[in-house]
Amino acid sequence: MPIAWPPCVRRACNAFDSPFGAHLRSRAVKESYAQLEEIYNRPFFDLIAEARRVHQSHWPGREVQLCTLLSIKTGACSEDCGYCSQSAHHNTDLKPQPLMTTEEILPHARAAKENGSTRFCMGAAWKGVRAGDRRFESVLETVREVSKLGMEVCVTLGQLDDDAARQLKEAGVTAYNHNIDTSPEYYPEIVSTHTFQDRLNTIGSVQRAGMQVCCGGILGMGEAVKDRLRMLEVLAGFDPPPESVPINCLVAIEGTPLEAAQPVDIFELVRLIATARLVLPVSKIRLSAGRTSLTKEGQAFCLFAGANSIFYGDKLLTTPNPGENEDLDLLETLDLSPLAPHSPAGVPVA
Ligand code: SAM
Ligand code: DTB
Ligand code: SF4
Repeated sequence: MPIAWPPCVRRACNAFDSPFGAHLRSRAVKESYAQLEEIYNRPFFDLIAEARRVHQSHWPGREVQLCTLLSIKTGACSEDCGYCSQSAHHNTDLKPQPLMTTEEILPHARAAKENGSTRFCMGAAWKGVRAGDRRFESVLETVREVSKLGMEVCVTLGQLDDDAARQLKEAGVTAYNHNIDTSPEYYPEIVSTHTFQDRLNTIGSVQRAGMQVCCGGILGMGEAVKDRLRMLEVLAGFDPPPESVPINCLVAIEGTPLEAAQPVDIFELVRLIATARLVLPVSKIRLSAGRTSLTKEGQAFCLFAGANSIFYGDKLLTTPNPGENEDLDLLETLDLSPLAPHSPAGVPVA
């Protein structure tokens, strides 16, 4: 599928500082994909040792960023994303909730800060937002208030245009989460109400507005390894690379088309994280949804191979996440510590 890259999403044609930026020429696409495949298929211990080496050179500390999520508008979404509990197209048990007010949201943000999160991420189950809309104005007001707390402020509201993106940036949003979720080729198998290209267009607006891009995907939706690597190829082609890359394992939800999907093999997850670390050395890699199905040892492997952030708190948007004490115990066992607010360790060594 040809991708019409918005100019600032793609790397400039002559930017060959990384083999993964070279996908604009069809021959280079094959070469860079082939290199990703070569990396992914290295002997397991060679792969994770190399990923660890690269990780330590860019992220020399032992910090893991804790981020708290809050669903500020839940369910009844017009989109048909096959994995999602919040789509109105599926028959899930989820009870829709209207947009929370600023007053309702602020205590959650304050609690997140007190508990040690340095990033507060608000998610809304919308196809997208438009400047001028009453509900969008309310989100802007919330962002203005939350940003006074001094945490990174991330929102994920669906599609944006340049105008809406600019207003979010002005209100104090530091990062916008908008995942590509899988390869361009597999995306239409998962979603029919918008396209992969729509996702890239929104990411272009986010970049032009000067917000950081948080963009990643989901493993375990029936995709092939090739789709996972194509997804990384696209992410590694962003210019600049995404500030953060969430890697979610599908939480299979009853009533969605993917309810019977098989769990992701832990070694495939670790390989993918290690490969992501090698091709996206300065991005924060967030070990995201699905951690309740991973063992402590499995998570430790992911953190060794390059993950340096987790969602913290016992709920993601609508699904469970490990408890806070469980996560703090795990970090302590591994001699890791939560990233402190405004710590230089939160910025990669170039
Ligand atoms: N509506 C917005 C959008 O689509 O970007 C924001 C919310 S959406 C829930 C954010 C991301 O959560 C999705 O792109 C997907 O990567 C992840 N996600 C949603 N449901 C999931 C599930 N059941 N398992 C794993 N990840 C999931
Ligand atoms: C992301 O990639 N994962 C987070 C965040 N970005 C918004 C959301 C995970 C949601 C998991 C399913 C749920 O809780 O509804
Ligand atoms: Fe809606 Fe986002 Fe869920 Fe898709 S992933 S159904 S756009 S909330």
